Amino acid sequence: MGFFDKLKAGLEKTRKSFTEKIEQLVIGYATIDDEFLDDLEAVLLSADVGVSTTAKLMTEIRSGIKSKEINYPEDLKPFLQAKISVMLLREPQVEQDIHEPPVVMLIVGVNGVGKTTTIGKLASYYHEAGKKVLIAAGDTFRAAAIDQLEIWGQRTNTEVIKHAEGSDPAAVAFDAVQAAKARRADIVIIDTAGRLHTKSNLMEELKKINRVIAKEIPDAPHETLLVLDATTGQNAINQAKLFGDAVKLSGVVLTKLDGTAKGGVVIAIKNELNLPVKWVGVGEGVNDLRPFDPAEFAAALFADK
Ligand SMILES: Nc1nc2c(ncn2[C@@H]2O[C@H](COP(=O)(O)OP(=O)(O)O)[C@@H](O)[C@H]2O)c(=O)[nH]1
Ligand SMILES: [Mg+2]
Repeated sequence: MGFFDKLKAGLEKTRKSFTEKIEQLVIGYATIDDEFLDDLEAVLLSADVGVSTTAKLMTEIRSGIKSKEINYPEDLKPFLQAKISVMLLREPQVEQDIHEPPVVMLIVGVNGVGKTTTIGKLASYYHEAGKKVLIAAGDTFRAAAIDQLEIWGQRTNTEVIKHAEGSDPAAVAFDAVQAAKARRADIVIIDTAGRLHTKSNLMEELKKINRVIAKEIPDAPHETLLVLDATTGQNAINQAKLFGDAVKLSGVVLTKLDGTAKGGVVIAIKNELNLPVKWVGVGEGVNDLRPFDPAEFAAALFADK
């Protein structure tokens, strides 16, 4: 299966809770009236696109009705697909290539969202793009987390920078940046711990990692990617706010888009947080990560079965 097919298959439940409800609504009404619009609003709210995004879409729909872009209920689906594609469009972003290598990428997020797996996939992605990559085992909290990253290192032929379990993650980050400079690596990707029950410690730890990295390379980390698990829906939005308070996030990796009914959260992340979704994950395999393509996503969301 190609990536688009996987994305499409993965979004099937989201599509059911979203587009199919809209279709049913459209069938149930001959004309657009207030009751139709109320029902439509309820569908949008139930699809994890978020409260303020729903309000924005409803405003667009009302002006679409006024301007006669929408005349009948069946005009709604193509109208929404177009509006959602536009909403998801990313602003032009700072490209990796404009930085002097090594580009430093810090990967943050709560436990279990898919940070370590994403790092393995990113290493493979950049490797295939001809880049020299290093990965660093900054989650020193459990030995298993270090082992897990090592396995990804072996799988993707990537050198892993690691210290012993329980050591200072900032020291790992320091070594990783040093090694990246010494080995003339293009990209160094640093894993972090995500245990939230020691919330303030985690945030202090991340700040310290940032300070140590910036001492070595003043404009680094060049990317701080927050990994969010799509299956958590609106909870992902709360996590983004939490991490955004502690570190300067540059974008989101949205994992587990395979098989969730909450894929609408992509729209909420972009709209309510103004954070670009940069990568999407649709499985556990090494090739199951791709740069986020808004048009592709909207097409998969609205695809006919
Ligand atoms: N289905 C699916 N599972 C994923 C995806 N990304 C990660 N996982 C799984 O989620 C679990 C937690 O991943 P891990 O990388 O250890 O998360 P971390 O604690 O944030 O480092 C593992 O079982 C991964 O295989 C994805 O895109 N789709
Ligand atoms: Mg991990």
